[in-house]
Amino acid sequence: MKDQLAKILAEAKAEIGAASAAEDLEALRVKYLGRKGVLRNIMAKLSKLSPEERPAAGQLANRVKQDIASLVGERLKSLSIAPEDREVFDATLPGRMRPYGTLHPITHVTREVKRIFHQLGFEWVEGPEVEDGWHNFDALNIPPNHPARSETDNFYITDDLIIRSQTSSVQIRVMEKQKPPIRIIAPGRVYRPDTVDATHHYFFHQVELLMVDRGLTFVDLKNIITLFIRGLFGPEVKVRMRPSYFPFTEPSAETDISCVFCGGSGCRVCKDTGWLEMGGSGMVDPNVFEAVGIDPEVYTGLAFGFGIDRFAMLKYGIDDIRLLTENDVRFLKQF
Ligand code: 2NM
Repeated sequence: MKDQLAKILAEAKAEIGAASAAEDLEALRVKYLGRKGVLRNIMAKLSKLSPEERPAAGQLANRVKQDIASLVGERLKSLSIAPEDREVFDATLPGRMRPYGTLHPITHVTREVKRIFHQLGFEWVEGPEVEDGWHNFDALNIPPNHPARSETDNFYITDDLIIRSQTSSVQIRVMEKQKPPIRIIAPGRVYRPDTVDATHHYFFHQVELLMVDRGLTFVDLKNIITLFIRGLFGPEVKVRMRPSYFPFTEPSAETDISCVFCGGSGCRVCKDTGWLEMGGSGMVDPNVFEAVGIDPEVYTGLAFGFGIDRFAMLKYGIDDIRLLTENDVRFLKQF
């Protein structure tokens, strides 16, 4: 009976689909659903089935009946629409465009940075963008009246809350919780009230690295930076360190890389110096270790902070940092 019902439904479907006038549909309705119709005929046979088979067969028959009724109804509805308004499938029309999004260049570079450091055994960590004075300043050996804390260099929310000006606060949070050895990178957005121009913005992205262990030296710092920079820009790039000062590192260094455009011979991008400034680095100051409860007599640490926007601009040849935040799809689509 199941097969019979399926066959009836298939036939009905075909006939209803082929019907092109309301009268034809009415005739089909009578043929299948009428008092002497095909389905009545089947229903009458239900009584001959065993009591076990009957309920399922009855249900199926009812469903077929409903299906046919709605097929007739729908066909009738579609016939009442003028032929020129009926939806037709035109295989010659061009397909519908699906506008796919693309990853932002900052996202590309951040992923690449994470990948390189993952291979070197570093974990990446995140922390809050709203920070307190302790994590953004005090623990980093930046005392209360230090110029780095001034209101003109930071976005203060309250006297003791700012949106972070560096991701070093994330490193502090990790050192407070975790005993050495520590190998982490903290990529993320930072905020400073700079006037916006082609190379400055009031928010940008940093990746800071922190490694704490026994016996780490400045040589390890330069090696890690070199491995990283070569992973990002290729094996020919050279790294140079110049003496500098940061409250949270001692000794401290400015880090330059040989120009990725001219290879060091001098060009417009490196302003004929052959070098590009990458950011700061150094050996973690003992005062920072004291602040987070790590013994500076046992452990040494190395750290750096580089700009991800800068990496993206160099990698993709972007000459204006503002392009990274304007979200013009004509720009973004290129990555
Ligand atoms: C930089 C430059 C040099 C740095 C230091 C630390 C910490 F928490 F270990 F003290 N984190 N990041 C650091 C060192 C950051 O940014 C220009």
